[in-house]
Amino acid sequence: MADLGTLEELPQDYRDDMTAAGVAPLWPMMRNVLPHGQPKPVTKPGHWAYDAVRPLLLRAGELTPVEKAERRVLVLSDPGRGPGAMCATPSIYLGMQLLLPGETAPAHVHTPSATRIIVEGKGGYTVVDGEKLPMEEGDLVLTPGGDWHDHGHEGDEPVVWLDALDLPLFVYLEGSYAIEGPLQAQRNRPDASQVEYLSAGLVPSRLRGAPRKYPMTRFPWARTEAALRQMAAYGDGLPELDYVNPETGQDVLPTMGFTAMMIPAGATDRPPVRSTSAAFHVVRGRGTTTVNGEKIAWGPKDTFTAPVFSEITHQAEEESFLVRIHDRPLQEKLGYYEERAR
Ligand code: GTQ
Repeated sequence: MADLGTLEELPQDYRDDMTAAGVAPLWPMMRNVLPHGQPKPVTKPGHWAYDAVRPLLLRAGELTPVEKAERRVLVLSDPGRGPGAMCATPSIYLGMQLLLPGETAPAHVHTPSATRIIVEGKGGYTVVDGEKLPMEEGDLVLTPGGDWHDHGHEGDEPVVWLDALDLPLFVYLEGSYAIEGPLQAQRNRPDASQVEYLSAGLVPSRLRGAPRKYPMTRFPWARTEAALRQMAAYGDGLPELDYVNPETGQDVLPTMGFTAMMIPAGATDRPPVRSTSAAFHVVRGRGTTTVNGEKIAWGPKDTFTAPVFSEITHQAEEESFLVRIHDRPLQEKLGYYEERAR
């Protein structure tokens, strides 16, 4: 391997002249941007125990009215980037959002896509482009970029959900912005998961050729869990299900992918090394995961992350259901998604 040298080796007057001209030599910096063999992530594995985050979130409920906050969210900051980091991995932003009974979070639309996994509480809902989506524990709810959305709460206990957005990409691209508007009129019908897309393999005939871009924006957890259980009972290996657009079979969003996982009590999952970064949300269960040798002991409703190209091993103590949030759709579009055997 070539010795690329250091900046300090170059004469000071030359370095000063380069700085004045607004140029920099590539060769001393080359390995920072093109390391050998695989990336050198800044991102570090993170673990947010729900027991630790929940009281802080409830305190935010006392301190800050939703009208003032617009979105009452605690951001899960990547430990590798430190306190205040607005991302959990380079491509994935995570936040825990609280809505109290009777509250509404105002309508807005933004360029990044947002998604929610419901963590606790009954009676919450999101309105996405006029469609009212009830939020039940474990549900995946999509707010694709460009779709108006507001949140409401008809129940009598706090509602908490995990937000996952591709916000970091949009911030990097200087493409992130939002527009505010009035609360939306709600169509008087159940969401598409209860009507047109009630059953896998069946899609509405009248829409052939002209489906909505994001036809189904709520994926009820009860169905996901039922399907995982049937696969565990009759399939080979550990069951995993990808969330897809029922019209196209493609990932539900352009950059973010979602995979539901079931790990039976006592089972170990040792996936290949993947080029993706990932966040894992524990819908139910308890176990440990090692990420590059670092041990994370997780319980129900916890969230943890793994950098790109991590060696990940999950071990379930109890029957466990996790949702993996990842950036495979983005990497496939860019043409570099990769898996390596261990
Ligand atoms: O609920 O629309 O965590 O716009 C960050 C930005 C949630 C939301 C976040 C948002 C939202």
